[in-house]
Amino acid sequence: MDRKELPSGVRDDKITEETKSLISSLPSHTDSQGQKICKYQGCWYYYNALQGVLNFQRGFQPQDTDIILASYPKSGTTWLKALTVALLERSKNYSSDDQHPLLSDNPHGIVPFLESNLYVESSSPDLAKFSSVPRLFSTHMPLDAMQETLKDSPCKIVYVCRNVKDTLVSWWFFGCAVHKIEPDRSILESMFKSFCNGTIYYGPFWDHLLSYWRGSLEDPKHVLFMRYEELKAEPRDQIKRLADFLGCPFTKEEEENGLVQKILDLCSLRNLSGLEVNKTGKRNNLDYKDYFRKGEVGDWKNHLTPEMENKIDMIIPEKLQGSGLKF
Ligand code: PAP
Repeated sequence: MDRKELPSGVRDDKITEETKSLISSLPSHTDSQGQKICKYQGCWYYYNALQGVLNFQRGFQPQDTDIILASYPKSGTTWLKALTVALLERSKNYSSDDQHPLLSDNPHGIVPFLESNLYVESSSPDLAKFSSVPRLFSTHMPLDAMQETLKDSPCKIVYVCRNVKDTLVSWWFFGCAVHKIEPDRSILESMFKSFCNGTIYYGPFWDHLLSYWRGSLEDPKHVLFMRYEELKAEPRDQIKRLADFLGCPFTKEEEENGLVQKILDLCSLRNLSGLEVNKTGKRNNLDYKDYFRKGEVGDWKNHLTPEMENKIDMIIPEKLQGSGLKF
């Protein structure tokens, strides 16, 4: 595949001379997909994502009401975006149900990524389309990368995390789908190695988790830590928790009218993946359909070997030791 055709986050054609010079001073590595990554402020980025991070750090002006949806890739980002959009949109009275933005656009089209969409080319992008309040953004950056830029801002950050084994398997399938190749075990093995030694896009995984975990403990009013598995197991409680955190709790009347279930149904994998826009649409050379697969907890059991399982079971508790965060 032509380099310019690679998905967003993988191209390196947006890099300024200044960033090239910075990159030459950073630790670098070739990832399991054969792409160059470099380590900046403790996190591994593709070169153009690093450019986006730098542009964001230089130019983003937070507003008090901003909401940032954060995640490690393949942890439930699409679902969290859909749920948040649905929560915020419920105050708008559409004349007909089919005007809902989730029916005509993918959650990623509605809630763009700061570093890999909005700020990838400039530190002062046109944010005119975010004129309504609250502005809704997303990121895969660790919290540490945003801390200075968001310093003193009361904006809200919601982080969703997922069991590392399912995250890894989801990423494997996604990576192969994006590159239009069959899921191949040698790719999984190579990604597994990168996961375990931390040299993977947005990794190390455990540092990513810990940045938001600690942020949520230190500042629970502004950082909410959610789990994919809890969303699956108790969706009603979790969406109410999300609504409370965002300052838009369900009213008694809304609950009695079945709105909680209506939002969950609208945002279900089954519903979203069946919409025409998500079956045929694309953005930045990424087919929307590739964001939806099984959405199951524990699918890793069908793909990881006992050796892989054991190694992850050794590494993760060790890395999270003392933090209070457990899987
Ligand atoms: P991203 O980081 O590239 O945006 P992300 O949405 O975080 O990806 O992860 C995709 C996973 O979420 C897929 O998991 P799987 O590979 O194990 O199946 C995808 O199926 C799942 N997913 C997407 N939308 C939903 C949804 N509405 N409900 C539950 N799971 C979902």
